[in-house]
Amino acid sequence: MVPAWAGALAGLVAGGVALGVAQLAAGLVGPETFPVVAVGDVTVDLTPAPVKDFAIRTFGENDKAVLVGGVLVVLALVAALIGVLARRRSVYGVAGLAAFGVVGVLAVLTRPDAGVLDVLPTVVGVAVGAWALSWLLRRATGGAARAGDTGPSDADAADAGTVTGDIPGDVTGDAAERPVGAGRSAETGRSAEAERSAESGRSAEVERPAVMRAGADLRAFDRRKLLTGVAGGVVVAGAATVLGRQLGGRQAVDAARVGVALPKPATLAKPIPAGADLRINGLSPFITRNQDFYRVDTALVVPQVDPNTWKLRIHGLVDRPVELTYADLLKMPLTEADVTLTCVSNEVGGEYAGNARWLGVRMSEVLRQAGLRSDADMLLSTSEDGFTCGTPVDVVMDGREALFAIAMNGEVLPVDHGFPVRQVVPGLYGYVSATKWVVDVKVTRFDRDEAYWTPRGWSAKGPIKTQSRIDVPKSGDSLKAGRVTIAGVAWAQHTGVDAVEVRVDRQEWRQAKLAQVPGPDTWRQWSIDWDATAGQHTIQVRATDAAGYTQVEQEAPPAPDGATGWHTITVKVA
Ligand SMILES: Nc1nc2c(c(=O)[nH]1)N[C@H]1C(S)=C(S)[C@@H](COP(=O)(O)O)O[C@H]1N2
Ligand SMILES: [Mo]
Repeated sequence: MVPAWAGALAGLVAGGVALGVAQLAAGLVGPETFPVVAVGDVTVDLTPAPVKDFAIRTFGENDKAVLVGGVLVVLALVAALIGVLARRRSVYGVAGLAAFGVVGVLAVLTRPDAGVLDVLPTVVGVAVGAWALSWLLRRATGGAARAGDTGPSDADAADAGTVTGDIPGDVTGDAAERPVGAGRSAETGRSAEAERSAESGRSAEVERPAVMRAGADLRAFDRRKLLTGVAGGVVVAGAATVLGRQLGGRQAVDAARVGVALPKPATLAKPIPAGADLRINGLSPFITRNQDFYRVDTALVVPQVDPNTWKLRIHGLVDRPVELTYADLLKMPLTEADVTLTCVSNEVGGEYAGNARWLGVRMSEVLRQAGLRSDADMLLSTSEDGFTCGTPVDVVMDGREALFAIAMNGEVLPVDHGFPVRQVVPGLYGYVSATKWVVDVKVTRFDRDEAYWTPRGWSAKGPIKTQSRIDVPKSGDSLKAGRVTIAGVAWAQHTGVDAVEVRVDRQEWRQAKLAQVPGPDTWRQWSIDWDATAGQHTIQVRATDAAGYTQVEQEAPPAPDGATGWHTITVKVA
């Protein structure tokens, strides 16, 4: 017979597995279908008002946590009890878990707009939990009895003796019974002993009589197999819980995101001229669709930020620290702006650039409200996941459309691109300006603070370098001789692109035709026709910005402050 503690442990772990699996399923079906939450919700609904008031008074904001904690404690006690009972007859365990399941299902079904699918997490959780319990108890009662467990090395009776004092209340934990050679003393060396006995089941032989004295036939009890099973169960329960919470958090944030109604902008973007998009096959469209927009960040798991609890704190070198909620932000005058973002790690000719219409609150407006101090020269912004950008104050305050952005191309900011709020600053690389999931802005100084990438070998300041790229043809393309359109984009954010030149086989530079642009903050399409002749050809591009700077041939790698050089492709013409 398995000792009571072992049954309780198996019950607890099986309960954990049940909840983990339920959590995982709830992550897919909907967080509110997690039975613990559903039972908690029912409890809240059934609680008389005076008790509720008492709870809120006593626990304040933690009232939900206390409630869920209470439900979990009750569940743990009942699960342990089920485990103890199931040692005698496994049907007790199944019945106990089924009772659990019924309570969970009823709780879920009483929720508003509950569907049949919503009981799935509870049902699957209970089923897997019941299986886990019987599996653990089967292991505990000596795999020796089972066909698969053969050979003298198997734990069988010998290991039964290793039921030691490691676990409180164990009946065999009698130091005097141990052979001296096992090195055990009541005060010390327990873990050393445990390791040793795990290696040699021999010491157990000596202990068996003590076990027998406990009055039960413990030859069938296999502590080691139970504990390895328990360890496995704990891992499964933990992993399922973490994964389920991840998925569930994602769902909750997705739901909140879908529920956001974007206010009308107070300041509209300048109209995009009809000639901004040359509509050439293979050429990047003037506006990059959200799903095509490059994504660069350090987040292994995309932060899931609930807009209802999101806050933006502005503090540091300001007269009046400010704290804004998402609702506060949506009530402020919103500015719409077309801005091309670029990543400093973009290689010449690379894909880390995209142009979108952003909607947001001007950062300068918020900073003025806070009372920016004159000695400040850096905004150290921090994201929900701890990433930081250091942005020059003068750039943000010089009148350009630097935004705390809430929307991208008419859509609430996608989670990947920083929902609920990110920064967008025309003219600066993303790593010094474009903090996604931003939650904190410390007004400070470059000589006092450092942002994420600075100690990693990147420049503290990152103005975007004027660049141009050939989108079509692609390098390595095989073309037919005759008229070929070469086209691409060029950018010099907040300065503007004034000219793009193309040359073939290092001959003379020719002026490309420039598309129209609404302003200096976006990239600019260009195109040029070329009479392709048979053979292998090299095509190069360079841009000149409105400040009169022409891209240099000199190649520099992206680190520390952006690549330079001319985008060069080769094509074959037949
Ligand atoms: N929280 C956070 N924000 C971040 C980053 C990051 O790693 N974490 N990377 C920055 C960099 S390097 C760039 S280029 C832009 C990219 O923005 P996107 O992913 O929306 O294109 O985000 C910036 N904002
Ligand atoms: Mo970047």
